[in-house]
Amino acid sequence: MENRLKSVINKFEIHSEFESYQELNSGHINDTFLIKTKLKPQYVLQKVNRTVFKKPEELIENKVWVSNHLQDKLKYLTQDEIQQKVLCFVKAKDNTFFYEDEDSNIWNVSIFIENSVTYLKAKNTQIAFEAGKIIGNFLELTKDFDISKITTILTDFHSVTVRHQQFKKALQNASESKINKTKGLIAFVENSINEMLTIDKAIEQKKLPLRLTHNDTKISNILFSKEGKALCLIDMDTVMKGVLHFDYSDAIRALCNTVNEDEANVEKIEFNFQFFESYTRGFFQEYKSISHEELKLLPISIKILPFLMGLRFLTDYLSDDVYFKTKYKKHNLDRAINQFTFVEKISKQFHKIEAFIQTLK
Ligand code: GN1
Ligand code: MG
Repeated sequence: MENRLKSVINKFEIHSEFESYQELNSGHINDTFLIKTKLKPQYVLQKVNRTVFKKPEELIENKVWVSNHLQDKLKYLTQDEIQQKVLCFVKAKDNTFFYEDEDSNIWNVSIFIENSVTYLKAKNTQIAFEAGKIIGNFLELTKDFDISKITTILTDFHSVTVRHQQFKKALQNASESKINKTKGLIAFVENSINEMLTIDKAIEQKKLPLRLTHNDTKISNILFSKEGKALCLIDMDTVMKGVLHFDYSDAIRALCNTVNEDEANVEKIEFNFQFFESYTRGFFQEYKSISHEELKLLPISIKILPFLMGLRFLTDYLSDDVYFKTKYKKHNLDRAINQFTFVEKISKQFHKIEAFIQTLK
């Protein structure tokens, strides 16, 4: 492995020599490595999963565009400061931003942000507030991003309609024992689906503006300083066109769940209202231009994003785990149960959530 990674990293314009590597096990899809070099900076090398991403070149093009846009917005800062706040990509020696190896794998490299830490869960309200700020700031800085040049690399990524169709198809092909095991979850999906289509319908009716969205704002995609300040939103793999709710609420999905998204003991799952308040305050400290219609659908979107994730995990479980990386047999099932339980916990506090969002007007 070491020789392979060394050979790949040398296809890029790096400033120093390969020393060692460490696998970063954070994502469910791609393979990512920290490449340590003799001199700073160090690099993050990513192999794109081609089964999931059919257009890897476009994926990389998208993220370089967004990175350039952010760098441009921050050009009053020094290069070093920019590299602490924005994921900056490294050119390959052939002047593109990717390298295709002999096995048709596509690789890309970004500059590693030093002295940063990540969390799977928010530690306290300050971390939640900071997470809100960085996501609000990302959306603020990209609100004038020209989305016409963005390639949709995963169609209908956040479409509940399409995820529901995929789920029904998986059900048709699933084994009897899996169907029996998931009866309660299937009923939950069917009982909730109408409400969960609210954002889809609003998009269809053109009530919500399409803009650039990150589409994977979970807390583990935020780098924090050791002092607890949010530095940078990473993982630009799914930047696409979307609505602000996707990013605002996907973060809540991870941030306000008292446990990790695959915790099997559902008794431990609660919606942390304090973290929700702090996160939302941080978000709106940075993001100032929400429309009346967008604000109206903010509370319901807090339920929709974990529902959608639960549906995707359940679909993958029924399809014998073809999409997400899993560590054990029922991993996707545990994830689905976890997400649906979280939706129920949100429902219990829904009036309080709505009332708090009303105060933001
Ligand atoms: C996947 O691979 P990773 O962990 O960055 C998924 C996201 C989910 C996330 C759940 C391309 O992201 O949509 O929110 O898992 N990415 C893709 O943890 O499907
Ligand atoms: Mg991701």
